[in-house]
Amino acid sequence: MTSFTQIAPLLEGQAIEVPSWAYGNSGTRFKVFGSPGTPRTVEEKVADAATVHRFTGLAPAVSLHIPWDLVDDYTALRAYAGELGVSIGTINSNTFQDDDYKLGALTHVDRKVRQKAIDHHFECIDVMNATGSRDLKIWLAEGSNYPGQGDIRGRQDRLAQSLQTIYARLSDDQRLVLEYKFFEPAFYHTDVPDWGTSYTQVAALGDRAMVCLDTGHHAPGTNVEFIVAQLLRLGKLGSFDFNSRFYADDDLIVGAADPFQLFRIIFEVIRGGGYAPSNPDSEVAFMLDQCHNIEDKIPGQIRSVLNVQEMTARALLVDRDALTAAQESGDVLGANGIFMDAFYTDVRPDLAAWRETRGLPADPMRAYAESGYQQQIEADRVGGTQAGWN
Ligand code: AOS
Ligand code: ZN
Repeated sequence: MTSFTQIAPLLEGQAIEVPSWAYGNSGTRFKVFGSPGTPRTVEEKVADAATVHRFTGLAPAVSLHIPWDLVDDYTALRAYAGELGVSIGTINSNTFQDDDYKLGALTHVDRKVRQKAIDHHFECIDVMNATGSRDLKIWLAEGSNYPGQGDIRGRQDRLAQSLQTIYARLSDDQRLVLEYKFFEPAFYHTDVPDWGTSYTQVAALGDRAMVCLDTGHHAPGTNVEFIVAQLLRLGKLGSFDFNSRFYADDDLIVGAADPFQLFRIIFEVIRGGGYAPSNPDSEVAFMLDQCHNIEDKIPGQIRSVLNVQEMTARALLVDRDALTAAQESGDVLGANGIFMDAFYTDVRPDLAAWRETRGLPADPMRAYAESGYQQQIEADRVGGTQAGWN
């Protein structure tokens, strides 16, 4: 098997974007629990994201959500993030919290409503121009609840037109990533339910339009790594929203419920040239899309990026030459054994030692717990309105 020393250089430069909303209060449809120390401002969210990076070296960018992260001066926010050692990453639009969008936004039958949703995306692009963000991420809550309720074909046509107008506004170094989700909040049909629909829509736009794969947005049992392989093969995998699901779109800590699935996904990313440290041409963005409803948010994010790093190290350990030889000679169980040997390798002691050589804490979870940061924010962030979903 490949050794840790051989793969260590490829861990260098791994970058996972963290979402601003992970630091705010969140919950289920039933209850949002507040917690001490929750940010009241966008700056406080950025400070928490920068803390995750300081303890792990893995999270150099924070992804924002408009309008949850509206500020007057994005140039100043960009500078503030820079002072804390992070940059502003992907900008996420929101077409799911306005009364006008009850029956759709980019797909709505009313041209005025569609234009309002397009204008919102123009506003997001203005933000990107100020923050230096590369990616505009679009997730649409659109669809219908009852057969016959909407013209599902007409909605696709309107979506294509709206996306084209938004795409035309991007500059040459910006990208549009279109996320798919198989159901929810619409339950009968969803306008972008699967990778095929997202692919079809972005392929019609151009080279700078790509698919965003949220790991939680598939039916149970879906072979997600196959979708990864397929999109990379087509040159259309733009980004990941990493999280973990158990029943639906649970937005839990990535790698928590099924670390083996995360390993298989990352193996295909590396195999397909989507892992930047081993392929500098890759532009696949690794992002988290998570909420921490009952656990502390900053440790939740630290655990998440460490899980991704851990499964990346294990996936890099797969002896690819031996695997190919076994595959080509039809050695079914031999190939499976090579794959599993890497998965079952506990890389945690090696990673801890490696972190120390990089000036990082061997155990970022413990270092954070002992740092006093949590106590400090709980003492300082009193009064004001805690950040949340709106
Ligand atoms: C929603 O289900 C999606 O996963 C999104 O990526 C959404 O944009 C994100 O949760 C923040 O709005
Ligand atoms: Zn997502």
